[in-house]
Amino acid sequence: VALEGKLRRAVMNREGFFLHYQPKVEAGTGRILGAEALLRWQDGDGEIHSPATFIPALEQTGLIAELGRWILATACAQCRSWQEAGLPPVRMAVNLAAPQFHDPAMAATLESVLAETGLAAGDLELEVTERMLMTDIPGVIRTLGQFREMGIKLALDDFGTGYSSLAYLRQFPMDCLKIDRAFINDLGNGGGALIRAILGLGESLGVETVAEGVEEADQADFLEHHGCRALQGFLFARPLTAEAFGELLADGG
Ligand code: G
Ligand code: G
Ligand code: MN
Ligand code: NA
Repeated sequence: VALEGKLRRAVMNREGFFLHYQPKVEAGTGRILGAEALLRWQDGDGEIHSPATFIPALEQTGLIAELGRWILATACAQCRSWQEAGLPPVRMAVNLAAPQFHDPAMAATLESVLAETGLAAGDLELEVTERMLMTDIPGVIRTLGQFREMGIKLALDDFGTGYSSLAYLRQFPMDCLKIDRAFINDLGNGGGALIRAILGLGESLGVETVAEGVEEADQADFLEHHGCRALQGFLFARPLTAEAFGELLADGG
């Protein structure tokens, strides 16, 4: 309850929220392909909270719509400003919360954020989880199609951890599967077969694959060898401030 009160005030005043950016790199070359925007909140006492702890509260109180727009606008503006600085182009990925995804006004929000910031739709990627897609499937397919028609890229986050039905997967218009880090973690314990299966699935669906939570060189080698296109994880970089990310881009990755 104490957290909720602090949060409400923070959202209303847009206080203490900031974004970190974690690189997604091309397997093999290490070239930076994209950034994932990751929300942080520092409360009045200076404590920094993970979104895992406060996003649920924002969802329950309806505050997520307002903060969600700020997240989108901030991430898109940041991506545009790296472009304007002449840095190598990267795609900006933003995580959507379930109520944002299901918000009928979301398409309009996306249109206005892109128009405001001047970012091309193709430079924005939305990360959604399987769980969000499992209610009202026809509506979900329409929504995904609508975003995609705008030119926005779509990624299925935490892939393999939800109850994704393979039958539906084929109907969801997706550009990218993000293999959950639990699978990467398990690589040392014989988890390689599952990863190969997911990479094969991506290939037959004609979608890109990104591995999350890559922490060791052996994992990166395995993933590259089996055709994973992009890698994300502490091996390459932690989530960085916008400034640090820009410096990394300027150094060529
Ligand atoms: O950033 P990491 O440190 O701890 O993120 C924890 C969880 O919070 C992850 O599941 C991540 O997808 C989610 N998350 C991070 N940033 C955002 C955001 O801007 N919006 C939403 N909805 N979830 C986010
Ligand atoms: O659910 P989502 O994939 O959006 O969550 C991203 C979360 O993963 C962020 O909290 C980020 O800090 C975390 N993360 C990124 N790279 C690594 C990694 O290599 N290892 C671990 N354990 N977590 C990571
Ligand atoms: Mn994500
Ligand atoms: Na994930």
